[in-house]
Amino acid sequence: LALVSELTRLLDGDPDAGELVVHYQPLVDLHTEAVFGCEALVRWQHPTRGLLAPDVFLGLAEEHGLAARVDRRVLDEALAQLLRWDRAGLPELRMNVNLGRSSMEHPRLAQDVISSLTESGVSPSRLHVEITEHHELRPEAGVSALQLLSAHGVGVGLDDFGVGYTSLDYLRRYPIEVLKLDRSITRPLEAEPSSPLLEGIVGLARSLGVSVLAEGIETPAQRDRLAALGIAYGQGFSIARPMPASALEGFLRAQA
Ligand code: G
Ligand code: G
Ligand code: MN
Ligand code: NA
Repeated sequence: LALVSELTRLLDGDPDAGELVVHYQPLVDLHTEAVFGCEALVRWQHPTRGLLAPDVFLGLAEEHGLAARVDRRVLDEALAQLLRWDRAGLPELRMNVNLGRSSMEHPRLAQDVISSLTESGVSPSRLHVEITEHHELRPEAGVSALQLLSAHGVGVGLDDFGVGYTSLDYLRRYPIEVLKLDRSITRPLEAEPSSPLLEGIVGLARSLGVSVLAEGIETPAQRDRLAALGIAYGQGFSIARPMPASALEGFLRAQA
């Protein structure tokens, strides 16, 4: 449990001390290939264990009541980063941040996110929050918070769509604007001559008035296939991996 006490110390300490770092993965328009935003993904630059992936510590953080504080730390850093990119003259990007189960159950979720936006001065419409299905999430958790955030202009995306069982219920419950298709749904695509499941999801999204972002695009052929199916947005290793802020800036300048 050394990691837990170290994480507690980090969260109690100065955010600029920098062991919790945020990497950014570009989000692109699949038809024009233009980058319109990025997803903030936390890592822990641990002094002895190296760069730790979120899977290594977010579960522990969740168990020990620290996960909402990690999400908040990432949100604040990601908004600060948007402003740094603005000042550096990059095109205005959108920022997607993930909200875990603890954040969804946090009684001040909406107020905290709105405070972060107000303190940073970032326009709410440049922020999207990604929520994921959790078996243990109480059905009412986060509903009014997300409605309030949505009314403020913050976008809400449903992450990992297609791997759970009640995602359809989440579509009814939350003010979802974007379906993020899990890579388990987009991956088999290349090998298959037709894609009734994806066509069905695209139709569902259309009738609900939500847009679709395909995750886990690992080949150009897969990207073309998804675009041909009418999927507007994408993210994946064949476009760009998650990278430090400085690398994303280089990536964007190279594209321009
Ligand atoms: O970046 P990577 O693919 O290793 O992320 C693994 C998982 O960790 C993904 O499911 C991602 O959504 C989650 N994750 C990454 N950053 C954050 C974060 O800041 N908050 C939460 N709640 N989850 C995150
Ligand atoms: O669950 P969520 O969608 O937040 O997870 C994002 C995670 O997916 C990140 O940790 C990122 O590293 C990973 N990821 C992004 N693109 C790809 C991809 O093309 N292939 C694979 N295998 N993982 C990806
Ligand atoms: Mn995500
Ligand atoms: Na996912």
